[in-house]
Amino acid sequence: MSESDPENSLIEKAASLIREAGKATALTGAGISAESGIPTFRGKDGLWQKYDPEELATESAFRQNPERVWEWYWFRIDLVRKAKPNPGHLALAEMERLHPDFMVMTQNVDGLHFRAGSRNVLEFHGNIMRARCTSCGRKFDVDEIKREKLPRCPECGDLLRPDVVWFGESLDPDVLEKADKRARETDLLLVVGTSLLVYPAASIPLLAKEREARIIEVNLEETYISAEADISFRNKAGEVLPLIAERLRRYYENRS
Ligand code: BJW
Ligand code: ZN
Repeated sequence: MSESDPENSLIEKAASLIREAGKATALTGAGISAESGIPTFRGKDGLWQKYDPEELATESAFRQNPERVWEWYWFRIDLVRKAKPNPGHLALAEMERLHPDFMVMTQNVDGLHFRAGSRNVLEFHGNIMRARCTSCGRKFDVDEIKREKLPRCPECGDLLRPDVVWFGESLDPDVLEKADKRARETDLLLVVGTSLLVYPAASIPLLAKEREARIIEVNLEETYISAEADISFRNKAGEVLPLIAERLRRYYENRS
């Protein structure tokens, strides 16, 4: 991990790659929300150092011990409620306002991109602030349901589950189709704070590469795409993204 400031020339280059792109897309992961106080999944401060993901983020774990799974989710729902979007989220929202065709694809379930003002957002893995009935499929805002060890559907009384995508479950086909299309069309991919270990999200950079999209990465650690990226920042998202957004803003201001 580098503690040094990102080089000015690289910020400049990143901003020009984004503004030259007809379509620009950010793919984000848990790292972008780390600076909002939401722990990442993997790595040294990862959530899952304390909790085994295989025991919690699968349907079979939920069937075996739904109380334990809900306990973990209630704990995380509280974290998300308290969290605020950080400068990294805000910078991506600003990029969307400045750029004619900017989109965020996120693996995060915390909704912080929306709260930061991004509107063109595709959520891969659902949203932790929603619950879904295991029988009738109806969805509820978690604020609409009773906070119980085993929350029940207000409509049919059956067991609710978090409206997120667990290992071994398929993503929403509509989300998958949109993501696939966008990845194949985008001219630039900004990969932020994801270990790129979980599929199908992890294949987005490969799809983008197929059509020779430019790649900018922001991550404290190397990932499989680092070596192939046009620029790879080893810095915090909340430090680098605002600098890029500011450079973009100046460009668009000078142009008008
Ligand atoms: C910073 C920073 C700072 C820190 N600034 N950076 C193909 C090959 C192999 C396996 C599969 C495959 N296709 C499917 C699979 C199986 C599986 C999978 O990928 N397994 C892998 C582990 C190998 N995938 C699935 O099951 C998916 N379903 C599917 O494909 O269905 C069809 C199918 C089913 C069965 C078999 C085959 C096909 C579903 C995946 C669902 C993932 N769900 C979770 C939980 C969501 C709900 C919840 O939150 O509770 O999603 S798992 C977890 O990982 C969560 C995340 O969205 C996801 C990705 O994690 P992310 O965001 O990358 O976080 P970290 O922690 O890994 O990384 C953080 C990064 O940030 C690090 O790199 C840091 O350095 C960096 N960082 N601070 C910048 N300030
Ligand atoms: Zn129901």
